Amino acid sequence: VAFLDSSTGRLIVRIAYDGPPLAGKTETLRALGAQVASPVESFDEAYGRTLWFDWMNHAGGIHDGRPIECEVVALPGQSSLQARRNALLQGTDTVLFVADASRPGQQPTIDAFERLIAWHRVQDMPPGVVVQANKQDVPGSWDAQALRRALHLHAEVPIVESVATDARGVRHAFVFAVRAAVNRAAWLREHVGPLPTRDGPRTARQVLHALKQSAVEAS
Ligand SMILES: Nc1nc2c(ncn2[C@@H]2O[C@H](COP(=O)(O)OP(=O)(O)OP(=O)(O)O)[C@@H](O)[C@H]2O)c(=O)[nH]1
Ligand SMILES: [Mg+2]
Repeated sequence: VAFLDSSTGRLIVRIAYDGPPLAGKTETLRALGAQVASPVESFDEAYGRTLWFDWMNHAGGIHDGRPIECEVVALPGQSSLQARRNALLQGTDTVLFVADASRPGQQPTIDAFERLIAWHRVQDMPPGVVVQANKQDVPGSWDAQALRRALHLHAEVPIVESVATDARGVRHAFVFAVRAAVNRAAWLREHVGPLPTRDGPRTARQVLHALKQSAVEAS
């Protein structure tokens, strides 16, 4: 959920990249980080697969006179890591779903989206959703329209075609995600009450620590 930074008054929002395994979530966040000149941290990668998460703190944009501070996280896609994914999804303002539009990625994309929607449905205040149709460079990939049909997306869900390995479409999708997060914050302020405050955005280390702590408690 969106926060206000108690010392600076900045609006803090959280954006999470979700999607099937190997869809290009890490690649997307790294391409975005390079474009906006914010460092990306990755934790415990094994054979190129994310085991914990990738993280970026990024200051960008103004809403209602307040600078916006984004916490951006890329989730691990492997199905065995569901508990970590759910823990990282808590408090998210926008989920940016990275679909693998290439042929071999299509069924995993449908499965991962169903998984996300099942989670989304039971949230009190569900985050916004933006979709990235990744791997457009691979012949035979679904374009945005085909993906929209396959996922039964509502017309209001933004969908952006991308090639993460060329940084194409990545920033465009992120802008939609920030906009959705900010709209949600405005909606919460209007319908729920003043936004909670917090002492600055979270850092990657803090999130990793909390995540490892909750894993210990759960076991
Ligand atoms: N052709 C093509 N390959 C891509 C694209 N995006 C990512 N890849 C490749 O797909 C593979 C997986 O990318 P990652 O970013 O590691 O995938 P991920 O979604 O983070 O995977 P997990 O962390 O295991 O969930 C890598 O070999 C990338 O280079 C793309 O747009 N086009
Ligand atoms: Mg990854």
